[in-house]
Amino acid sequence: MSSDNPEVLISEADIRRRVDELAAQISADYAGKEPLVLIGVLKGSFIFLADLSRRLNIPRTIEFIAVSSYEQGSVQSGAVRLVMDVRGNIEDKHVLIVEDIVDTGHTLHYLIGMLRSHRPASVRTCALLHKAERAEVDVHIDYVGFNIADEWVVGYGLDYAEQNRTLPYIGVVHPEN
Ligand code: PRP
Ligand code: 7HP
Repeated sequence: MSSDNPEVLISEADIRRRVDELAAQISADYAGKEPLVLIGVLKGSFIFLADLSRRLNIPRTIEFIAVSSYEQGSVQSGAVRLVMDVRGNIEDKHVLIVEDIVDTGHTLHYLIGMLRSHRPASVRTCALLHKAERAEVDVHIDYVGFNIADEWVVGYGLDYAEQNRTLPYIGVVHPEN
């Protein structure tokens, strides 16, 4: 399948409905617990964060963080390196990490530990997609959009080799090894 036209896994309408549900749940859970800081993990979360954050009905601020995975040859080692930290002070604030996808779990596991060192009031996690069968570390996700199988997905922020991030739906590609 060409990456120009990935097959649809999750439609635009289904994403919209689920993001609405997540936003309602998060708004209810954090009511009276402000300030809430949404921390988007670059680059993949940028579209999900933009949509989710605009549908919350509680006060919130936005931060971004960037990480990079160490590779051994062409294989991911599981080690994660901080490329860009949050800009604002998150001490004593409620933090919600917003990820596009949790795959092996190494990135989110690292981020939870790293952000706790900033001494926030709380740290919770939200991922649009979760590939549970790929988990290599045990990491708790408080808000999950969709559980998906072990397939490479693109669109709505997610890429394969930087392609297809702006596709409006989640599609499947079959990268050649
Ligand atoms: C993706 C995704 C998560 C991470 C999940 O980022 O956005 O941050 O992989 O993988 P893991 O659970 O196996 O750690 P990627 O490194 O592809 O960077 P990008 O967001 O800039 O595309
Ligand atoms: C990272 C990632 N990025 C895009 N699509 C996937 O299926 C992915 N898994 N881990």
